[in-house]
Amino acid sequence: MQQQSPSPQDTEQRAALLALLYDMILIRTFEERVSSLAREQGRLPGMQITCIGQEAVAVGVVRALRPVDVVVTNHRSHGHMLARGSDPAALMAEIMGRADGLNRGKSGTLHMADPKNNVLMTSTVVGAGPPLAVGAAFAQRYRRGPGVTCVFFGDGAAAEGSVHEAMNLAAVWKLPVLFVCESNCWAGAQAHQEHCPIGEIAARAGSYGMPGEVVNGNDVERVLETALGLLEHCRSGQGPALLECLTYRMHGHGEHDPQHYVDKAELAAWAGRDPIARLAGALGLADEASGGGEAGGGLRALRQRAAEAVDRAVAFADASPYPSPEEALEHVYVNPIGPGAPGSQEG
Ligand SMILES: Cc1ncc(C[n+]2csc(CCOP(=O)(O)OP(=O)(O)O)c2C)c(N)n1
Ligand SMILES: [Mg+2]
Repeated sequence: MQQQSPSPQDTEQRAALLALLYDMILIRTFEERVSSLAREQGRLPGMQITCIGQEAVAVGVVRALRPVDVVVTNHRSHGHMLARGSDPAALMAEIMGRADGLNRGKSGTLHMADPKNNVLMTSTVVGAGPPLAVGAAFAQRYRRGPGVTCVFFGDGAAAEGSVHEAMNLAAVWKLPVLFVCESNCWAGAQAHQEHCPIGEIAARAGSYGMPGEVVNGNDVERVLETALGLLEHCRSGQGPALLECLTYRMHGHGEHDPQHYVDKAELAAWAGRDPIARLAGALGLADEASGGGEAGGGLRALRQRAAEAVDRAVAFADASPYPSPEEALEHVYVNPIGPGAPGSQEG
């Protein structure tokens, strides 16, 4: 029987899925490099926190956003930022604390912002992102802009009073906020059931008068489709929404944490639900281990492209100097008055 050639729509759909797959592979490759650099003496300052295993949440949600939308991220930020289009080289340089980093080496991995891509800030104070997102969404509405603010937070953060207050206020004022809970089964070394009396955090949405949805956070297509629906609600002036993505933190809390407290069988079960393998499988792309052929080569090519981007990022960061001590206080605070102050004629 003669094979039918794919319709342009099918080809377009496949290209869109391949783009999602590449973004997830880039995040994985970038963070695996961060993880290995963190094990070398003197390479990376500070604590390194990765989202390995959670890439579908970052990629699915961020793909649903528009450039005008604002992102507020948390301590597990690399995936959100790469998905949003942050330059991997500038990101790696920032993680290494170098002068050519995204924030001139002053934030390191835990406090990054990327104004060019509307990533307002990273808050590593657990539960502090949602109230800041409410402020950003208030500004968007006050200026009559078309944007929505999307805030990522963890299942542990959902237990903080500040998250309750943020959801309540956003709902009362009908602000355009998409609250995205990355329910990754852990908060530090505490399992979900040890800090949360209910299975699904999205069940709380109804009590704030907002829609809430729970999705398989390792299924990037479902994450994207559900985020698009909830963002539509936020854009239409009906107020906030809550998206809970069920996923798993495949590494320890940070790269210093060997996660001895994690049941190996649980880890293996979640490894079998890997978001990258899932989409690659759906696209009919074989993994290298299983032979390859033309389709396997496709996956290999994506991995190769990501590895080259990460190699370039590391080389760029390595070549960048540390910021000079003389500029330690520059670009840290906004000058509230005088030249350069917000609204000033002179700057
Ligand atoms: C207010 C506050 N309390 C405690 C911490 C220390 N801390 C950092 S991350 C974390 C766990 C957060 O868990 P969760 O919100 O589920 O996010 P995940 O790390 O799983 O992505 C804790 C307790 C902190 N940074 N801020
Ligand atoms: Mg968590």
